[in-house]
Amino acid sequence: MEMDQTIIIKAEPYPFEFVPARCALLIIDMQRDFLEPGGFGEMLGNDVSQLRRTIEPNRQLLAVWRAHGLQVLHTREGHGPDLTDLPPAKKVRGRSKTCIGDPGPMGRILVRGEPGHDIIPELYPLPSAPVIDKPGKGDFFATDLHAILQNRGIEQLIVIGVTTEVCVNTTVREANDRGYDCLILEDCVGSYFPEFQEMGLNMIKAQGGIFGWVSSSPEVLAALG
Ligand code: C5J
Repeated sequence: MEMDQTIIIKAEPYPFEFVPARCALLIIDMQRDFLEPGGFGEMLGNDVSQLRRTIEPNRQLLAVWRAHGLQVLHTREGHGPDLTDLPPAKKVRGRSKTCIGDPGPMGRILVRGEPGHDIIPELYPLPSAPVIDKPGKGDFFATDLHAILQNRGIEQLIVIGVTTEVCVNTTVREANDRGYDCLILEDCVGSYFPEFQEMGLNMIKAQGGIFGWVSSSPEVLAALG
């Protein structure tokens, strides 16, 4: 299979056509604090198994994507150690006793350079892959992501990662408004809340794919061969 040829895969609301060479795999916020037992997510009372089920399909897809020499970008949500990029509204939101910047189970919570902020070992970036550090939920806000994608000739995105209704949905909406086609893989995105997983995907594919398409990693793997 030539990577500059159009591939068509089964998706909702209708088949997704893409040229792998012009499509990047965007892996959103697969960070230890969100996914690992004993991390910040679990400390807040969340069931991390809802996110951990995405690790193995993501790992398999990433391996095949890399083996074809295709483009991968990773993102991490977090803030600089001095927290100057942390809006006060974000810091106090939730009225939690422990908030962003405070000491947590894996270092200072959502602070760059701390163990919990880093990407899980199963999906660790290669030195050649861009890692976008972002202060917001959307990957395009206050980052170079759009410029990097434009400079690399990327027109389409396969979006995977966590969480479906927060950073994945926000990013897909931002990408859609910038002209990217987005395909979201349901087995490779996760939410702590099953009902938000379902509705988060429904909101993307409703109204003729108002924000993008939804499919699954086996469809992509079968198409890539
Ligand atoms: C959240 C994210 N849920 N990556 N972050 O706060 O979705």
